[in-house]
Amino acid sequence: MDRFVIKKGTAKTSESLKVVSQEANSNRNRCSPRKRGLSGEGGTSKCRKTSGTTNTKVDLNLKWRNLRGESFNCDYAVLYSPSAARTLLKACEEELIYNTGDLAKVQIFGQFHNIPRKQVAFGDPGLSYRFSGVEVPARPWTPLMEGIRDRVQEATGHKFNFVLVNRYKDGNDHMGEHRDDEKDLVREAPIASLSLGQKRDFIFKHCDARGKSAKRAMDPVKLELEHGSLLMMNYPTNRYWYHSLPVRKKALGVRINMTFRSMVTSK
Ligand SMILES: O=C(O)CCC(=O)C(=O)O
Repeated sequence: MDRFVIKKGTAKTSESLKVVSQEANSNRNRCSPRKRGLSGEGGTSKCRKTSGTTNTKVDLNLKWRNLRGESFNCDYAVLYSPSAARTLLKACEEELIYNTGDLAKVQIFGQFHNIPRKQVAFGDPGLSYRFSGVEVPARPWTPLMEGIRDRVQEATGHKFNFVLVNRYKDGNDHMGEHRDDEKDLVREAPIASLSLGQKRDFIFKHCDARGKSAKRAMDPVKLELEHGSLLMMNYPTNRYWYHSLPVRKKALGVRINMTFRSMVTSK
């Protein structure tokens, strides 16, 4: 497997997680060819048709790999070629302005700490995301973020009304173990995670297999998220598996990650 690296662990259960299918060019609801947009690969769809949390899926000629295990269901594909991803990363570096002050903190055991990375969110009017004791409001979609969102929607057939952007300046910046299971998220909707820049390890741990008081021996699932890749975390992965982006001292480059989400709206 050249693009989807699963690092093996040692627990006896490791063989229970495997890539069970490789889907090439599998697309329902195919649309007619459309104008190429940002970076030659994004842009606004001419056939965008949405309802609820589903979106028309477009044939982008992607090779999806599905990884399945106990309560674990993820899909992975390279969404942007290296050069298109480089162009996007550059545009993000030029345009994105990250949150500061209280919006750049999290609350852990009642204490506020600066997050070890930079963060900003975009989304539909009025949306905000509450997690780790903070509330991050969505800024209005910009043409750059809309172009990326539309491509993610077309590639996945899902509609997303919010994106959390995290910027890791190098391998010292990181994200701790957590689940994205907040009530504000539509319960069974997937989360689409786009990675640009420095390749980093991404680690899943089952909730029963964490820490010293773990109830079971289960290997973590370790993925390498590559420049331009899209990881779909499908239901119920986020109910049972924690994920993290650990420190990697040898990772020198900038990485930007965007997690596209479906937030509950009052309508
Ligand atoms: O940067 C990453 O890949 C992790 C992002 C993440 O876990 C999150 O936004 O919840």
